[in-house]
Amino acid sequence: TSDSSRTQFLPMSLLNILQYPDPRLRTKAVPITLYDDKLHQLAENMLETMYAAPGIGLAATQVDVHVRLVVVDVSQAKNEPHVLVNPTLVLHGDAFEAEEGCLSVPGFYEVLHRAERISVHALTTRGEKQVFEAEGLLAVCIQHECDHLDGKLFVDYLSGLKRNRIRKKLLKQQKQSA
Ligand code: GNR
Ligand code: NI
Repeated sequence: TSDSSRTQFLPMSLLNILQYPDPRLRTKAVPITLYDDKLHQLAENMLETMYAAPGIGLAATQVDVHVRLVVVDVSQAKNEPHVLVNPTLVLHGDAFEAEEGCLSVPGFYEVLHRAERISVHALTTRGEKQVFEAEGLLAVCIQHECDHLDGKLFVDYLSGLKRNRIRKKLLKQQKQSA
């Protein structure tokens, strides 16, 4: 399996996750055109970083790599990873209310509206096409990750007042831990 090949032969590395309001989180990621081992290794390191955080998704943007790659795993057992290269979404269904958090906005959670169901079109790290339907938390998480690739964060859906309050609290925490 891909799981044993990565643990047997390649060292893992945990990647540093950028925190809001770091301006690098606003970078628009570029499409991936090269399906090499370096891309595969980046995806593996992002999965490891996501599981360690712990989180249910991670976009390359969050680890300061500005290419269109996201990883997601919403399963309880943490054994259903999705690796999406150049993802595009078709939104379906009604607005769905879910509480969202973000590894780049630690400690803050807010209820947002997202599409309840989506069709996901993406490639694998080997450049093969993948198309699947997602709903509920998986759909919410994939929408959240695709926003990161366009430099968008969940706090952008909040009022300016709430966003500013979060920004100030995080800046203060970052200064204290620096
Ligand atoms: O770990 C995460 N949890 C989460 C919960 C609800 C909606 C979206 C998410 S994604 C987040 C990880 C993260 O920041 N991904 O970009
Ligand atoms: Ni996030």
